[in-house]
Amino acid sequence: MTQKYPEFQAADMQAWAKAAAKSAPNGDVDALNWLTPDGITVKPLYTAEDTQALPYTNTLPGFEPYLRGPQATMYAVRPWTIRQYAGFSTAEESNAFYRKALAAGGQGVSVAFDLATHRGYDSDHPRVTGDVGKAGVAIDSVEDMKILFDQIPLDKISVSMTMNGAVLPVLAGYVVAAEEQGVTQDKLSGTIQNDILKEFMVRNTYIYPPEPSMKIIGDIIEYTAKNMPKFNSISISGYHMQEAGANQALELAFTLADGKEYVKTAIAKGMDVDDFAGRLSFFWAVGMNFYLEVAKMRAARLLWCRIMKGFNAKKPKSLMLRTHSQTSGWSLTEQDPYNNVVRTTIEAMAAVFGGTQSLHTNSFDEAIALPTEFSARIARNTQLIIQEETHITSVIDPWAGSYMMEKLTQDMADAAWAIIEEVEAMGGMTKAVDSGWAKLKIEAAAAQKQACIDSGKDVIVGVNKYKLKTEDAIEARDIDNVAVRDSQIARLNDIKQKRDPALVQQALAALESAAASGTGNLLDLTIQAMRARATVGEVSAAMEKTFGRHRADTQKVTGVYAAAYDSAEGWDKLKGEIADFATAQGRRPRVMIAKLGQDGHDRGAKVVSTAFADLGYDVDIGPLFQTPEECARQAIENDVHAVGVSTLAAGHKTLVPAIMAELKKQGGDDIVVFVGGVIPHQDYDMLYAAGVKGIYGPGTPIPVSAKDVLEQIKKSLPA
Ligand code: MLC
Ligand code: 5AD
Repeated sequence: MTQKYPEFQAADMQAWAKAAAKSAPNGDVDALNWLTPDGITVKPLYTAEDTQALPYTNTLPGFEPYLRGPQATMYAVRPWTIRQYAGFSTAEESNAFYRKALAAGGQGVSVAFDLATHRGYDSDHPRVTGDVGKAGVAIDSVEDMKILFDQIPLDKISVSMTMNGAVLPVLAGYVVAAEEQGVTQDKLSGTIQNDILKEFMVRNTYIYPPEPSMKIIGDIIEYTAKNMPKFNSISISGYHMQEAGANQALELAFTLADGKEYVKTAIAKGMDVDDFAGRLSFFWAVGMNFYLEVAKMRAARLLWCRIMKGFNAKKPKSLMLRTHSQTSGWSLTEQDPYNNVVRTTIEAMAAVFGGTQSLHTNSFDEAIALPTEFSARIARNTQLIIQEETHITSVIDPWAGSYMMEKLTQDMADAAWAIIEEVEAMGGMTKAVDSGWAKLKIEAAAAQKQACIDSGKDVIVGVNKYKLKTEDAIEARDIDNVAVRDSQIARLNDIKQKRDPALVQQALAALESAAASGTGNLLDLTIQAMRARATVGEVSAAMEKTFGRHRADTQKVTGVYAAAYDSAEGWDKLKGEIADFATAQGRRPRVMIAKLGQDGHDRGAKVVSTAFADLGYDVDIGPLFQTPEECARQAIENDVHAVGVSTLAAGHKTLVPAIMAELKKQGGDDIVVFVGGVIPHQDYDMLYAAGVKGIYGPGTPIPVSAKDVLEQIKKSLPA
């Protein structure tokens, strides 16, 4: 290398190694390497040597393999869309929230639906009493959709809808609401999540089994390619995989492998790849692993371009990966919650350096409740500040050329590619999901991560280090789901009175027979049914007659938590106490970990089950979506000592008193009930008053809750 300044020494790696050894622990420079959960070794120093052999370092944005971004000018011309995911309570309330957010700097709309809607139930269905309006907005029909988008011009504002289960009635409802707003289908821009494979793995808001679910996706891709050219037909999501515990390479690999599966599905319908591939989009989680996240997003574009070449795609738009990103909800803490503003800022910077097209930044009250106006404002402003104050947007892909980032991008691509090949060898992602393999891989990663946190190996400020003595209360949004449900039921009854019943019946019958025969486009037929004022629940039920409802089996991993939790002292003592209990009682303490209502977030339930089992508990995992009555019956039949309700979707105020009442009614009031998950402190008193014996919020080390439950069980035994 020529030296412009001959007066300075030339770089000498050997000399560096010697100097570094002087300060490295025990003189071992290799000990400074960081082995990531993905199995990638990150070194303390990168040099030109690391990039010399890489196949892709000198590429340009807007050109294949699109590693540096899908657009030639990227943020220099148009920054990413500030698209904050939101929705709660009624369509009226959510609409007011969106309009305020748009006026204050939001640039796109992103709808969060409640879990009743996700799972294809109208608000009056008995299975959803705890869920209506809670984790998102309640939508039962076109009338709700029209209110949701009132005064939001759907030909100008792009709308994302996170919907996978009830994807047909929701997308159809939006199309009809737009139509009645005077906006034709060809003008609609936005995205429907429509990514069912990851639902079977992690998010759990499926309705039908995999095969008919894939048929629905094929129909949506076909219909939108023909009629809605500006609308992204799918948002292939890794986000939820990382939230459920996956490391970056796993998230990347499984998501791209899901993408391949959707491409194959559409091609199998007879479509030309270039007719639809330009409207496939992606969605990443961006967590605290800063370098790896940037590398992941760059690697993703490289790999997708390779994959699409494999499908013989020709158009540039088919080859470029465009993505939404969201900062990680899981990385945020209930403890010292203003720290979350800082975490989110760091994660947002990684998403931006990774070249995202659209971004959601989480609110700091994430681990407590849905965002308030205040927390939502800070979250939005985090992005506005990056866009408008920092000049970060002036330079395209600024990490390019960094020895470290280029090497890490390639390492990440290689790690993910190896997993993709493993999936291919199994016959593709549908098979890998069906067999339960993919889900278990993610759950094992989650259990390992939790053990690293509980044992203090991984630091979380304010949770397992630098803890506050007392936490200040913060304001939390509360939703009166009973009132929302009542108003939804009133509107449902009104619609049912005013509509033409013959027309509705005819449209539903057409849908039902198309589902049975496999002919006709299901989205086309659903649009007709929604136009006639069929409800989300009716449309879903019409197809359920043929397709059935999917039931997942509940496997759990074993040994993973114990293996990673190696601060043995307290662990062995607790194991001993549990063993003593078993000796004294003639059986091990038995707990049932339950999920009630439509809340499908089961990371916590799975991790707790694994860890409790590793400690010596007998653990039953209840199926997802139980009613309190079903849960009580199972608990009593299995003669458990305790039921642990895992709740992350805010249904606890309705569902926990209901399970207590059912246990009592069915003769199981000796069973100890404890609750874990996202529960605002303001609700603790009412839960204790209802008879709950323990509440374990986010950040509770599992050995602590496991010990507490044991003590409560002992107390509950007859003397
Ligand atoms: C952009 N454009 C440019 C440009 N930058 N043109 C010239 N020069 C530049 N520098 C053009 C684009 O080509 C495009 O036009 C238009 O501007 C808009 O830009 P975009 O980059 O496509 O952005 P956007 O419209 O926001 O779309 C982003 C997206 C989309 C493709 C990723 O799919 C999207 O918005 N996804 C959001 C998904 C989401 O919010 N999900 C929430 C999940 S929450 P054209 O004509 O080319 O289109 C969740 C949580 C849970 O899941 O579990 O509940
Ligand atoms: N409003 C705002 N954000 C939401 N999230 C989920 N539901 C909502 C909602 N109704 C966010 C949270 C969560 C992630 C999946 O999406 O950050 O962790």
